[in-house]
Amino acid sequence: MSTGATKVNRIGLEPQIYKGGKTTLCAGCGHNAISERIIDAFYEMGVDPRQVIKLSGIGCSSKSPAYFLGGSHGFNAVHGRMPSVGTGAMLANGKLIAIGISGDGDTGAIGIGQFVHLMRRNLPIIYIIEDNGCYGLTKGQFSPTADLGSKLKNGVVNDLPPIDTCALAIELGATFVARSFSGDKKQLLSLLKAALSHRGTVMLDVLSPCVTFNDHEGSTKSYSYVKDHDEPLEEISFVPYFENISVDYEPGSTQEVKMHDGSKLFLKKLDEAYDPTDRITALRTLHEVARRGEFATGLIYIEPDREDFLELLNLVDEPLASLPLERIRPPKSALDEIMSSLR
Ligand SMILES: Cc1ncc(C[n+]2csc(CCOP(=O)(O)OP(=O)(O)O)c2C)c(N)n1
Ligand code: SF4
Ligand SMILES: [Mg+2]
Repeated sequence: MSTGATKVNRIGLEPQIYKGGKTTLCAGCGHNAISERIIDAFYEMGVDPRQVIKLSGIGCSSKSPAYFLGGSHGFNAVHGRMPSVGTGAMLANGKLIAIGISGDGDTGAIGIGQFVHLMRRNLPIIYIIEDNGCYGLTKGQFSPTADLGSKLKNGVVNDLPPIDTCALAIELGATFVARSFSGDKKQLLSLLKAALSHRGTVMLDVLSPCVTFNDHEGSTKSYSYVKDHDEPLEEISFVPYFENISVDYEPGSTQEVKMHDGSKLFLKKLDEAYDPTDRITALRTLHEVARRGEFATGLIYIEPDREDFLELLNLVDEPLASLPLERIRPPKSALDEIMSSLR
């Protein structure tokens, strides 16, 4: 019997508040499934949408922030330039929770320079690449993550090697690097929840098939190819700091990773030797799995305790954006002092 009570999360908000506008992407597009998981993760973690800023570049993927968290702040930036806009936003108000949605073209082609420096800085942001191996919005040309030998619908073969955004991110110093598949609800949800607990940059590459331009035989980013070649590294259980749950596990086969906010990740390893806190193991595994034509998914690398970019800059606690002018503008006497020191 229904009690008539409305379902709410731990901060008293209804699921509806976490939704966005109706999607205009193609039916079955992987990007829509990712938006749904983002809605679930933010609801279940009890994040206040008014505290969130959604950022993106240009592409079908970059349109998707319109389809989740309708009440959040948002900025749809220029193609490939979301990292610098996000950096500015977080410097102005470090109390925000930033989520950036990019595409494999937006990140790997025009935005690669910005991506490289974002990964080095450990800015607090969840950076998601909705990776379909093509430029969906401009009708399916190969992107820099397209695999060598992958075929377009018209038979054209990609003869350039791919950029592995996860390997690149690890190499550059990123502190949370993961790969998932839009069709794997459970894994993606756990990773998104863990992402909300991470201190610094989360780089989450989600294989997200473009059902209109890149879902045919011969494509290595089609739904069926990815499903058949997905090689999860571990089974992930995430226990947030606000839930008092104990997890039983056999020592040796499950690794516990403590996040900065006290949340815990329990990683039941499918490959005994895999340790996501070891950068060299992570890089070697990515290469080995890719050489077999498979995709390693799950938490690939984590460094939970590194200082983030805002801490490194030693900013005041209050958001710069809300400080009065007299606190952000040096007084005339300070300027006079600088000028006289230069004489
Ligand atoms: C400066 C600039 N150059 C090129 C374009 C054309 N353009 C729009 S979206 C896009 C690529 C989108 O691919 P991706 O980031 O992978 O997103 P998807 O549509 O596949 O989700 C390109 C090249 C543009 N909008 N602006
Ligand atoms: S063109 Fe491809 S990437 Fe764009 S919305 Fe359609 S299925 Fe998604
Ligand atoms: Mg793309």
